[in-house]
Amino acid sequence: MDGSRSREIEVLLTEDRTFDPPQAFRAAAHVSDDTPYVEAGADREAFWAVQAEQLDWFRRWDNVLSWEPPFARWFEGGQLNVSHNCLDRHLDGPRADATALIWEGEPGDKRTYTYRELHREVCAFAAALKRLGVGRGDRVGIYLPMIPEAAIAMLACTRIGAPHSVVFGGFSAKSLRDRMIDAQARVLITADGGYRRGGIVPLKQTSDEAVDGLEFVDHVVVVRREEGGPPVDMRDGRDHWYHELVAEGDGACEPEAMEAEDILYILYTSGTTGKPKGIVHTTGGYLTQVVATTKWVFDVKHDDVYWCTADVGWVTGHSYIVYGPLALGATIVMYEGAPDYPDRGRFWKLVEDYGVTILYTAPTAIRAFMKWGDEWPARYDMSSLRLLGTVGEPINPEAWMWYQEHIGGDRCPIVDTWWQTETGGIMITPLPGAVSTKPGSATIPFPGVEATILDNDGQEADSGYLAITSPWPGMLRGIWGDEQRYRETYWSKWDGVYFPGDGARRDEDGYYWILGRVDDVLNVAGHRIGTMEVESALVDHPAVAEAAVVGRADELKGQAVAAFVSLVEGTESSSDLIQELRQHVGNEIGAIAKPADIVISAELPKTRSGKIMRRLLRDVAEGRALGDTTTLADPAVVEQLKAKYEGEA
Ligand code: 7RM
Repeated sequence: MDGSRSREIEVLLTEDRTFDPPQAFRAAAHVSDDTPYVEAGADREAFWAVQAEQLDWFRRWDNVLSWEPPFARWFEGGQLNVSHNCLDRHLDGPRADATALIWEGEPGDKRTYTYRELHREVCAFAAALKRLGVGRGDRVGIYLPMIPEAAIAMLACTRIGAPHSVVFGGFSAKSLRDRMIDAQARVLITADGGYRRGGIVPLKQTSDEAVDGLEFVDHVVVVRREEGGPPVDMRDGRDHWYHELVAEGDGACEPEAMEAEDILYILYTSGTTGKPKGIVHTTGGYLTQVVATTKWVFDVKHDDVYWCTADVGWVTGHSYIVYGPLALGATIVMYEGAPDYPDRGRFWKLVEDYGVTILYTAPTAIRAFMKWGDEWPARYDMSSLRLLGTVGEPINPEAWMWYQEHIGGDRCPIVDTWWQTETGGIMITPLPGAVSTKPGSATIPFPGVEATILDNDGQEADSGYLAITSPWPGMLRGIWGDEQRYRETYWSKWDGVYFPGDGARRDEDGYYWILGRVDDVLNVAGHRIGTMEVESALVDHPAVAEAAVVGRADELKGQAVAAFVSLVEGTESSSDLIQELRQHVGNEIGAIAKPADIVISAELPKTRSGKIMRRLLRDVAEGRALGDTTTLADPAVVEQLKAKYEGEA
């Protein structure tokens, strides 16, 4: 176990603060006692069937679950449409003219949509996609900034049964290209640009590079972020302006009746190999879990103004910006830009301006706010807030306490929600009106979710690996095009039990404390980055002979990328080259993967059989005494590296 991990555990073992649900919150909450836990415990499938009944089905399912490990089918025989559930079904009631979406761009431009308006826009775009020849089962890439059209495009795809594959706008042309190829997407939806810290991100330009020469890409749809935006090259026959497409036709589009197990979307996420995995989610089970968790974890009611600060390029944006909250008829807030633009009070100004009642963000953001100082939130009226959430990485108790006091005014419960791209929805979390919280613990599994902690042999333990012991409705149905990898990655550690890749501890109250990844996946500022992906990007540079990438603890981002590189014969190390390598990783993957430290060394520490010893590199990167070096071919190599790292760091 590495040093930072054991320090974390020490902190957790001494954490004995407990916070009961505030009385006022509990009194009005959807769930205020343990009834759902009892019901789900008595009959898990019946419990999930009751949850599924909250959705609008065109045809009821015949069978709740069929489970042939590792393949689950939920609600088979049932037919539904996600956009119908998120939009149409609100139109005959009081929600029709209620605000569905409040959007603010980074420069301060604003747009709002009622449910009726959002429905109209989604139908018009869905019809336009159909006219372009997109039909059931066709994959559509989405590469957009955080603008309303991102949600509209996703919903339009679901309306016509075309699985979307959203790619985070910060990813590089090469990352986008790899995903378009893997998904064989026929259409890409992008924008001329988006705003970030005052600058324009030229998404269309990056898209052109990404799809260059891909003959299966028939159409590129371009949203104009605003009039007078960045100039773009529109290629005849392939490229279309979004606003021109939606203006054609009568804008009507009936929702497709999709089978419960039809694919809803593919979302790529990093794993332990160089190639990201296309996580496949289907329709009925996914929406069931996302709606059940949104309703109970965030205690969403119609008069709430709900703001999840994630990007729609991540699973959090899929489940908890778009699908869950809209299916419940809530009012969602979407913000395009950075939290420190034009100043460090931007988030709190948004909370005040729109009367946000529920805020869901990441520990890395909370730690940044803490560092920026208490005065920023103190300047704004945030009394509208009633519930706070966190997701993406373990939250340190200090950040949790700060969040509670300075953002929540010591009045709002905090829900620390553990889940993954693969789980589709929240898995371990408090229900804020029913479960007491402890700073740093995601508390207990959601009703109907069965988890435990296992060791390598599959024996239950207090501390070891988190394990999910029975299928859940939102679970991934596979990795796109790679069944073998699906079996190996998630289902081969133990028999019929899901392995999420996280270490965890369970305390005497049965509370889970998630300790972080136990594989070669880093979590940098809540973003998953595979060390192998960064290594492949580095060795792809002509000056690099070998590269080893490890994570080191970082106060703000949780982890930072540290790279150790040896150069090809005859290449000289220089600070320019280091800059170039960092930029190269940015070009290959995206800015989020750029190494914080790059150390160039004549050799990397290897065993006599030639394996790079990453464990020792982690010791170097975290400034610890080196662990056992006796298996090294040449122990002097790592000693020199350590001296060099400490000299440069
Ligand atoms: C939703 C999301 C998944 C990985 C997961 C964990 C880590 C997420 C928490 C957390 C501790 C949490 N999807 N993680 N939530 N660790 N406490 N509440 O983040 O696929 O991008 O990442 O994130 O390591 O395996 S993800």
